[in-house]
Amino acid sequence: MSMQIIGASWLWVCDPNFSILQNSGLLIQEGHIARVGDYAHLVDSHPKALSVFYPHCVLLPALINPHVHFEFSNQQDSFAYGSFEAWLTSVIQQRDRVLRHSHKSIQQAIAEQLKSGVASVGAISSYGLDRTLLANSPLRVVFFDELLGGSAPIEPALQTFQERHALSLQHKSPTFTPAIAIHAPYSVHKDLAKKVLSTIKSPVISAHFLESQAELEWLEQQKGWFARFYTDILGVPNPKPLYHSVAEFLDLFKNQRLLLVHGLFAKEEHLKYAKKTAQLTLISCPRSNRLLSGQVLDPTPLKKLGIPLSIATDGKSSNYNLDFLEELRTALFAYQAPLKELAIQLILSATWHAAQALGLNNGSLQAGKLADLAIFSFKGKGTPADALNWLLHAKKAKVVYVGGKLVIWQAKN
Ligand code: MCF
Ligand code: FE
Repeated sequence: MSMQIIGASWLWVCDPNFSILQNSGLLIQEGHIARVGDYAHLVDSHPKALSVFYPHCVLLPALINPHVHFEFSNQQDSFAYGSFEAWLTSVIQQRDRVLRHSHKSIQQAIAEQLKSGVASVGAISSYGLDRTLLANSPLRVVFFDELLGGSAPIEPALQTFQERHALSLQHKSPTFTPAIAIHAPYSVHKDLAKKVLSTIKSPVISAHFLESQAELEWLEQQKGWFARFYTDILGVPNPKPLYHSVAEFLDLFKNQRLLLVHGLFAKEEHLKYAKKTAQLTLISCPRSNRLLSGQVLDPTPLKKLGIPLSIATDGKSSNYNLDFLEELRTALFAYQAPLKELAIQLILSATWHAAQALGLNNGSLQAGKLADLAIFSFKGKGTPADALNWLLHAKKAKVVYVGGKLVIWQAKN
């Protein structure tokens, strides 16, 4: 049984206390962390283990980007920014062209994750174009087949979805977990969502939720831009919202592990109801939100309600790159919260909380967890201010391990 010891000047455990250990290491066995402790002591007590120490470095759990649309990695200037309404219209008009020849850009997007120190992703797949690339990649993937289809009869959309999901199940492995995403309240018929969620078991569910003012207005007052969207763009006469209320949409997810993505226009009552209904994490994509809806999330109500928050890049459909470190920095600068504490919370959101959100056994350096690790060059002082200093300057991981295995990726931009 092969054993290895990996150590560094600093270990960030990424437990809720943000424990920092100096000159420490991990004993790794069968892809999992078996012990955490003083590096020299671990080496002495396991003389047969291969060992490596990274001086002037921080070793932390590999980062987790819980919401990415890899299929749109080719998008650069085809979609309109500055208003959600203009963006959605442009997606409908341009997506076929954007999705074509996406293979190479998806591979670059995968490399970009590893370069940022990300080893786990929540991948939203609308068409299945990214499935085999992700399944064959070094990443640990929760692969969300995304359900889309707002019109009756539901059977054609149901069948397409079932076929895609069946293909995903064929790739199921310790590094590839098939799951379900419900696109959004404005694009998935209630009966279709119910049928899929009641017939297919998913370890976790993801849904875009209250990303725009227009979506809120449509769901709560049955008026506004979406009425025109259905009539003029989708050709639906006399459109009605697909759900009677926000609560009715949330009822789809009773007692499930749920990622609600964006929630930018969610009111406190919606968040409260979602928290009561499901095992909830809110996923916020600050650069995507700024580009599409003009603003970023106020994290204050989440903190007040005790709802865990994670950060994600979204896809290049609504971002200019998929650099997860840059996304975290954007959150650091944009969110109204005390600076040093926010830096710590953002690192925990990208490790501890994101692992809980996706149901992955990684995201902290504790015995029993998967050895998914990232190592960054970093001087450090061993104080809580290290989190802020690292977050300001971290550009690329030196090394990433997935399940104890060193990952090599093309070091392209
Ligand atoms: O998260 C962003 C913005 N909100 C909604 N959808 C998407 C985002 N990025 C990509 N999308 C995709 C979605 O998966 O755009 C399409 C779907 O395929 C919109 S509905 C035709
Ligand atoms: Fe998204």
